[in-house]
Amino acid sequence: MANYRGMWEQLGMDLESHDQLCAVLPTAFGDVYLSQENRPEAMSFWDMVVADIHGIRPAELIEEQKKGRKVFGTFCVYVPDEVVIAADGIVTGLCGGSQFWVPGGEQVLPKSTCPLIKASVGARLGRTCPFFRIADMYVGETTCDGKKKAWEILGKDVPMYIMDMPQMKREKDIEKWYEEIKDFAGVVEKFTGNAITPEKLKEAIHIVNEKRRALARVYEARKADCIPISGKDALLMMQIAFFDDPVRCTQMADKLADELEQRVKDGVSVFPEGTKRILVTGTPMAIPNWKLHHIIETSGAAVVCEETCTGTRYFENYVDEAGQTLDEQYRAIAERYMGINCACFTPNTGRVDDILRLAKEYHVDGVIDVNLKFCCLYDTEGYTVEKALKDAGIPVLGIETDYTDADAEQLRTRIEAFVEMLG
Ligand code: BJ8
Repeated sequence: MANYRGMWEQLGMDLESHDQLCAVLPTAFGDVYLSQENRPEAMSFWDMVVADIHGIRPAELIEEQKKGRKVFGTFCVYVPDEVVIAADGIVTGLCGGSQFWVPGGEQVLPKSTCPLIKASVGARLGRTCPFFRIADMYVGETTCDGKKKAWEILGKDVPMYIMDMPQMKREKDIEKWYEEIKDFAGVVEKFTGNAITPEKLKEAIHIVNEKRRALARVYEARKADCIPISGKDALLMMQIAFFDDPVRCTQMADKLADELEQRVKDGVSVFPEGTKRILVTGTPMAIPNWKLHHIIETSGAAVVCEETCTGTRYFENYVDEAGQTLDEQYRAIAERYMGINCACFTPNTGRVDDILRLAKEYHVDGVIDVNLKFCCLYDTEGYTVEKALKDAGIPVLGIETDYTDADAEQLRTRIEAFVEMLG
């Protein structure tokens, strides 16, 4: 393993605290991931990335910055990567998924803020995440109230641009989102010093569509009766997709999909026959939040699909590649992104439709609706989601949790009882 200490020092990181973070990750990863049997061989790529998660990719980003490229840190799947890539910029996800960062966030945010936001702010202010140090500009959005206020705090520390999200999906809202994307493109052009041309945007749209197609192939294989990959492994691939170079991400996901498709043909499953199939829906799971998947998959069930932003919401639907002018292309981007169904919209009936559709496509036995503590949006929408599932005769379990292990045993008891009830 290379030594990245000098790099972290140059990034102005708090090395002592960072050492504490690095000390816990390998054990956590070993317990959750390496204890699994018969994992797809292609997962070795993601194991390698995790082993050096604060080294390999950050070093690559710094190399690209030396060539003059800019890195944009994002927190939401509504921010269109295509626009950044078209200006030769690089996108990296920044959402925090570790309890390690939460206390730092609580120093400036109310405790009753969702852990994803607290961890993200804590990672920046505590100087213990290289990605937060490297990003030249942060791109926020007006999705939930907690994030909106957190941007004001982060914006004092780093250049921050905020995209104004519509709250509804009427024609005029899509038009507004198209205008917002055009404004964002102007900011990106200015910040990178590179003009976005129709040719460059066409290429960027294709790159991101290809990534979506490859991720979707992995998910497609999970629909099979024999389950070729654990939910934990699929989640890991998705989490790292937010950080990786998009072209490499496509190659690796395609390689994994090849192996999974072969496994399906050969009837190779990572779970015993008859294992109950679970769809997880709700709030995103940023790396290294593997808590719920681990509990489910060590309680006699398998996660076969995630209707989350670290799941299907990230890759479903493509940007139409037919547009020839920037105007047509920005419109196509606006249309595709407005097809994502996040609880920050009202009404959000599309999400219920998605969940019912996915439950069928992935032949699930039950749904677990997970909410990150203090996420009012998904918590409230849980009522509608759970009612729709019950009406459709699909068993559902609602869960609220955070990044700590304090409730792990209680969750295990509830999930085991749910799985048993599935028959
Ligand atoms: S499109 S889910 S990535 S906003 S969990 S921070 S909503 S209080 S992350 Fe999200 Fe975009 Fe929506 Fe997806 Fe707020 Fe809720 Fe926390 Fe959340």
